[in-house]
Amino acid sequence: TKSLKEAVAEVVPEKQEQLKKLKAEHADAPLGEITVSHLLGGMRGLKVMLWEGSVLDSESGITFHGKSIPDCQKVLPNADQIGGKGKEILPESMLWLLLTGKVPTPEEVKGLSQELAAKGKLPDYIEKIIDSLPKTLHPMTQFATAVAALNHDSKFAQGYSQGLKKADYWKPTLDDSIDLIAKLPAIAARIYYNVFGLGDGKQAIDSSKDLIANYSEMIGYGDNEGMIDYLRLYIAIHGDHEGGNVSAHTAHLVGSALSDPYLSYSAALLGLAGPLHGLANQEVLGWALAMQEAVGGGEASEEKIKEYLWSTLKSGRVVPGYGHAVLRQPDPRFTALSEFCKTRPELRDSSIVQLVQKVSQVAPGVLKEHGKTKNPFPNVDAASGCVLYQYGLTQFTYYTVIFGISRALGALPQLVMDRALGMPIERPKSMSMDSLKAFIKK
Ligand code: NMX
Ligand code: MLT
Repeated sequence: TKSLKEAVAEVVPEKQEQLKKLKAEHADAPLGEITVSHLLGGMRGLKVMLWEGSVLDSESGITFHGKSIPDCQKVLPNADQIGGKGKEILPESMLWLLLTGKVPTPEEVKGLSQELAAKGKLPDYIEKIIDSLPKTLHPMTQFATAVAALNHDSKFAQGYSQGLKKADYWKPTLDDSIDLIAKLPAIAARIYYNVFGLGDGKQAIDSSKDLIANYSEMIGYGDNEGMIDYLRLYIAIHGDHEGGNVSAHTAHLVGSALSDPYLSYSAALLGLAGPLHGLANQEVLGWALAMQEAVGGGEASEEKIKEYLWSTLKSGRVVPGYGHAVLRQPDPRFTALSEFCKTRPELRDSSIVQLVQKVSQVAPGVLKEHGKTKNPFPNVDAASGCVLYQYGLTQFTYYTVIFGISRALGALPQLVMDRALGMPIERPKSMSMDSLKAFIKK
């Protein structure tokens, strides 16, 4: 059985060769025209970044190394296959796929699970830092703080300062990345305990359990099979959404300055904490509960839901959980989480889950009539929070932290690839309005 590091070592030379060929044969091939609208419009659609783990198609949604979510559900090992209990994709399996492009065997996933368990305990100084933060500080700010502080022990930073060769940069980057992914659950659980007084506060790790079974135990859900498997699916499919989203792009940008994985991912978390990005899942729940109060739950009429949607739009707010910068169809991650709800009676019968599903039928029509958003369909955040809520995780300022455990699965493998491929510091050209005008006149 291969270790993940051995599997990555096999892939690196292939990727280096592929890049060399691409440069030699196609360096001058055009990838489209850049217009002033791109410069003013958040660079939407510009192909300016290499990202190996996943590609997002505006119609069919995300694929991870060419595999859709249903494909991944079929081929990636689940907990049942490694001696645990559960049918959903294990985040360890997704991490392996994202890093290597290969489907791991159950034995390889088991080995990775054990490696993560062995590295999951937090050093004392990190526990002290988290414990010193005010309970009122948003959990995402706490998360980013603790992740950044782990750079105290970065193997990459240490290696770099001791003159590590460029060809070897990817090795300690991978070590740091695995170490960080292993520790994210314990950081997240300690924040949960400190802020909400839930979980046992110990963040104990059982080496026979997978990453999310351990995390669930830490936050007080160790006996809840439905929640554990939901968290596995949630964390696996939020892992990567190609490179241009704010969190992934931030990790790549900060990493391009050769900041280590802890610093790069801490920055990514701060981007994820914005309401138009990851914080939308917190926003959705607050909004959906207010709607439930105003119009009723699963039994609410279409008319009442429409009225509520219009009141949100007329007050100048966005409908959280709807729209997307790239997608032009319902998000397949939304579909996967909705399908999960159908498999479990406790979710099928939930008033808030039913309301969220009903809104997803009604909102596209209202948003089309409103006429602003380019995509009137639900994104993943429309569905993710109501399930947590139904399982009793009602503290919605915590929801984006769970997204934050997940995004590392995609952002950190790309950082490893960036180092293996010797990607340069990212430094696009900016322009002032005056210089733009002068340039256009030329
Ligand atoms: N409700 C109301 N208006 C919207 C919505 C929405 N859900 N989505 C977009 N619009 C508006 C948008 O504000 C913009 O208005 P204006 O011209 O006045 O600035 C207009 O429609 C055109 O925006 P788009 O080009 O369709 O969207 P853009 O690519 O700029 O932004 C989002 C994408 C996702 C930021 C945007 O759709 C949004 O704000 N959605 C709600 C928040 C959300 O669900 N975010 C989660 C994204 C997924 N994630 O996990 O990160
Ligand atoms: C994501 O998962 O990062 C979001 O859907 C946002 C995006 O892709 O732009």
